[in-house]
Amino acid sequence: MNSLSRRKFLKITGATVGAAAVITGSGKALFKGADKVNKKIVKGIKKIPTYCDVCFWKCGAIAYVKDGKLWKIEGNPKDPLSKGRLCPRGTGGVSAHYDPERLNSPLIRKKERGEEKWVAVTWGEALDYIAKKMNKIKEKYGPESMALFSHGVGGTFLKHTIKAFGSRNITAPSFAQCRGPRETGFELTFGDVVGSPERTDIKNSKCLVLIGSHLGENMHNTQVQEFAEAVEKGTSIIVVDPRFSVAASKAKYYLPIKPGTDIALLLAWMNVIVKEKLYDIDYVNKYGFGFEQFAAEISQYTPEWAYPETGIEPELIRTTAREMALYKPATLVHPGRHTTWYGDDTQRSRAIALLNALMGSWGRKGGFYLPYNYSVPKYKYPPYPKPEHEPVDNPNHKYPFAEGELLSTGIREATITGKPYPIKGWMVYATNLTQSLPNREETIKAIQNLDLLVVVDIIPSEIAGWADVVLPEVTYLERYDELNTASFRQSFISLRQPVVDAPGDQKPNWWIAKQLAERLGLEKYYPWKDIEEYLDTRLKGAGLSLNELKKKGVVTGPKEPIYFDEGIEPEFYTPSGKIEFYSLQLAEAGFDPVPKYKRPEQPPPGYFRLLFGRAPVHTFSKTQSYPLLHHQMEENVLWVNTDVAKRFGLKNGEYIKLKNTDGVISNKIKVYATERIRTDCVFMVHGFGQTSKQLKSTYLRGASDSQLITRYNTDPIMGGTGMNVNFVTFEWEV
Ligand SMILES: Nc1nc2c(c(=O)[nH]1)N[C@H]1C(S)=C(S)[C@@H](COP(=O)(O)OP(=O)(O)OC[C@H]3O[C@@H](n4cnc5c(=O)[nH]c(N)nc54)[C@H](O)[C@@H]3O)O[C@H]1N2
Ligand SMILES: Nc1nc2c(c(=O)[nH]1)N[C@H]1C(S)=C(S)[C@@H](COP(=O)(O)OP(=O)(O)OC[C@H]3O[C@@H](n4cnc5c(=O)[nH]c(N)nc54)[C@H](O)[C@@H]3O)O[C@H]1N2
Ligand code: SF4
Ligand SMILES: [Mo]
Repeated sequence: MNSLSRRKFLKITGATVGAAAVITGSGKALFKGADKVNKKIVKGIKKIPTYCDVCFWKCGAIAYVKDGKLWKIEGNPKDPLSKGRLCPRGTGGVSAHYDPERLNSPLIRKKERGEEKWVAVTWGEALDYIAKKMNKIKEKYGPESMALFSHGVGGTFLKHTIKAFGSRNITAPSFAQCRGPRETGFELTFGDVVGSPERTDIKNSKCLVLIGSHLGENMHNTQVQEFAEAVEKGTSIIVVDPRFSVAASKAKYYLPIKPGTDIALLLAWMNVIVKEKLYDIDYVNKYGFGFEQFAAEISQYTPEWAYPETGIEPELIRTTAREMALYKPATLVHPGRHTTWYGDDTQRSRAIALLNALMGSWGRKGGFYLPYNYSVPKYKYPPYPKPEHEPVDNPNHKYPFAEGELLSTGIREATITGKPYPIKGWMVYATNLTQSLPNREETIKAIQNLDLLVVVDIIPSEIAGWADVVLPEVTYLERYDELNTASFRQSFISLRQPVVDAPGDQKPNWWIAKQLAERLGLEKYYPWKDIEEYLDTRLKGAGLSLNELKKKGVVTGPKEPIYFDEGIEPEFYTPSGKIEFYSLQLAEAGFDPVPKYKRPEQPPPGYFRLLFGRAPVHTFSKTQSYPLLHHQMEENVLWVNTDVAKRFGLKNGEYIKLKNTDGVISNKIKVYATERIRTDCVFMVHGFGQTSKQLKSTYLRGASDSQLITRYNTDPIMGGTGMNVNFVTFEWEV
């Protein structure tokens, strides 16, 4: 990135949390006077490449270590994801290692579940206890009654152990509470998913449309860097958001949409584009299926029709539709990532996919490129036992297009009802389920039905507070993990390796998974001695070695064509082999073959829709206690429109509580009165208001959106849980 765009990057980062920029750069904030020290110690500094885990983007990084002490971490310039820059969370992530509130030894519960009373035990005692309980569950109910919730690459080996044990009930809230509907919507349309990292060619887009996706607050590094480049070169940016986000502040057109009405806007945009023949006619003729039926269906959705639904003036709808068409095919209507909003999310994602199809942007420069990944042979293991039963998450294929990953709320439901068969054990790895699944009460109800709850975490998180056994993991800075071979513009492999020693009796996930497997009599699934041997074997299969990766951190493959225009033969893996403007698959399953709009439920008088999102310096509920990030943002605030604040007598900065329509009352949260949000909704950053008493730095700091999300709309097509459907009003403390 040149210096100018670097400045823009900081500006984007800093726009919501000014101080964020302080730690984006050199990590100076880490130790006072680091610069002075720098000159003296520069000689003895070891630079160790690894990849970041403060979120799941997996940026390549370089850790600076002196005398076994971690000093700072920066982006690895050779890494295609970070391009030498980490986001503020990645930079502040070093403090995960120094977090004084870390778990130090395995714990076994000694009082009621949720009371957070423990006895410290040895690893041998903890693992024996777990293995004994797991075998009991297997004997009584079958191996499938053991489920695993696991988020991120660190879960690789526990997944392996659970599969070897005989269960496929493995899930994460990063699908049916995150990008699941988007993947289904795009797959139904183009025959392929968007994937992660998203295959969005932001840096080459000439017109970028962001629907919700709040880049700049959502700090997925590569995307934010490319967004900064796009801003820099004057890309026309259109932002649709009920809240004037950081991205909106960079936009040419900002559309403050009424929440939940995006499908109406998308239909009206497509109506204008089709009526005025502004679409990529050659592309649609060549690759489209069912365009005539689609065009007939959307002819009713004029901008005048959409206006009362969305609150967006017809002329603005027309102007922005024409703006998009002007730059096609380099017009990228971003598919978003956290797309579980209202329960009609697959159809909204499909509408986004169809608008992109009209722009001809799939497979084109400035639209969606075709990604590559590095081929590294898998380690050869004996075959897993064949489970007797199908996974529990989606009985009778109620959600016919629930593909990809299992439905986490489906597993929770089976744990509560015992149907289609009981789930009696949960292993929970790196996911804070009381914060990340909607309706916390249901999660707790499910937990109360378990014979065993094991939580593997690095801090005493909320979910750990409910566990029978807590296993303390080392942080990502202290361990190896599976290789990162994610699909991207160019294939690459990156390595996570330990850069410092763990401070206490914590262990890495691979060790835990292997030890547990051995206690379960599954040692044949772990023929390797340790993870170094495992990684070296895999890398040798690709003509590389662990030693090479340890030095370089990242190896990239050749540059290959990534657009149709560079000679790639367009292929669409849909039933018709084409882009499905009209979806026969959906029609056959009883769904709308072309998306339709349904008006969302409106807040009752005096209530406001609760919206939520990200802050640049935190990841979900996991970083609030990391010292450096804690100091950047200790609590969240409640965005309330200035007029609403006036009407309700709310003062900027005063603490209030929120009450939802089910009578749930939140922790206290500071009012942030602003014109940057519509009058029918309020907004807070997710991840705060945590209730783990052992995590003193975060205990009841700010409010928790999760606590107020008692309701959710399940997407009938793929089972995702739309969570933007809760309404809140204000309560004053007495
Ligand atoms: N700093 C940071 N960055 C992150 C993460 C993190 O934890 N921290 N998490 C990462 C992950 S896994 C994900 S999934 C992404 C999520 O990030 P995104 O995919 O960008 O999430 P969204 O839900 O689209 O973003 C929330 C935005 O949508 C707006 N919004 C709410 N309702 C509506 C609506 O009805 N219509 C429209 N048009 N907009 C609406 C909100 O005002 C808010 O600005 O962020 C990623 N990046
Ligand atoms: N209400 C609400 N719910 C949401 C969202 C929202 O915005 N609001 N967002 C949704 C989205 S987009 C997603 S992707 C999911 C994310 O959902 P989760 O993955 O559950 O996210 P976190 O809350 O960050 O939980 C991560 C947990 O892993 C622990 N952890 C951190 N590092 C390590 C490690 O190295 N090893 C181990 N073993 N544990 C570690 C943390 O301490 C924390 O307890 O949530 C979804 N649910
Ligand atoms: S986006 Fe930030 S937190 Fe996520 S992996 Fe990259 S540097 Fe780390
Ligand atoms: Mo997500």
